[in-house]
Amino acid sequence: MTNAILHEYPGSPFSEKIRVLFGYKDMSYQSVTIPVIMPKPDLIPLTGGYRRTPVLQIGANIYCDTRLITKVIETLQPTPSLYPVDEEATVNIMAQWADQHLFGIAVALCFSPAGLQAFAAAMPKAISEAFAADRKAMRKMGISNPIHPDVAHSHMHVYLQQLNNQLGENAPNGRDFIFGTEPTIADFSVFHCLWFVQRNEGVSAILKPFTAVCEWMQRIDAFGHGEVIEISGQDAIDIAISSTVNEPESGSVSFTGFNRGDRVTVVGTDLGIDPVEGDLVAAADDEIIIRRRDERAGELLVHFPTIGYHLAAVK
Ligand SMILES: N[C@@H](CCC(=O)N[C@@H](CS)C(=O)NCC(=O)O)C(=O)O
Repeated sequence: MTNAILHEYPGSPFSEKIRVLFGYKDMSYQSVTIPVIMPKPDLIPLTGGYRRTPVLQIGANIYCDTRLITKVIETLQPTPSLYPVDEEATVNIMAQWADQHLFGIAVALCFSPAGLQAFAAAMPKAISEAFAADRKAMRKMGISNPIHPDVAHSHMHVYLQQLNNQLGENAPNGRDFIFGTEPTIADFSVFHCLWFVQRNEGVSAILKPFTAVCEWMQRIDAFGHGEVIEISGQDAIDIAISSTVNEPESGSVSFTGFNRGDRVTVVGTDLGIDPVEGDLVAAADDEIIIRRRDERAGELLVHFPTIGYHLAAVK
């Protein structure tokens, strides 16, 4: 069993991206099931405010955002690799397109009248209302306007057609995965968006005509979820408090204009919610690290990707 702990919940598409990735890499991990809506009383002490799902914990290191989580998993288990060196820009940029744009299209479809009806029918009314209120509050600071369901439908159709033409044996350049014979990070990012659509009976029919896409989804599904052990939120906090914090000795902050030790906040650029405050340890390449202390969880290093986050001075 590795010492990786995934804070997640079953219906979360971004968690599914990480679960199938653990399956692909044949890895083991511990899992904490966190609440789907706020409050998240055993997660916030670890992150310092970041509420999104999933979060990866390794001892007293807390990794926010799947863009960074996937890179940490790649470091823990380098083979098979998700980031082919000769396609670094293309796989990363396609993954980012999927996590932001395609996911927005998938959400708009799943919360279109047909999607919402199927979603609400699967749970008691009070729960679906609490969910809707939580997500509305979360998005109130968002920078982008909601996508109209008709736009989501037409855009999804075009993207599925293009993927279908590129994937499978019958395609002119027939291939098993988006970039060839092996999956890359781009496959996992596109997959979780379509998985979200597939699970919603109100809208899943949009996938059916695209058989090469459906077969590609089955190939990824077949990776499974790796070997998982369930632990509680309190267990995860106990692990954090009993772990030593190992700050990188030469954390670079070169391109930021900040100095190591500066008091800073880190906040997501898409929703602009829940800034996390701490002392800057490093900000280099695609990773920001801050150090913070929590009464329950002790000394922690909280890590974010650079892309998608705003590092700012505390006034
Ligand atoms: N950029 C983030 C997005 C994560 C995200 O939006 N996750 C959804 C669930 S799949 C979420 O946080 N929903 C609100 C919540 O779980 O509280 C990532 O890649 O991890």
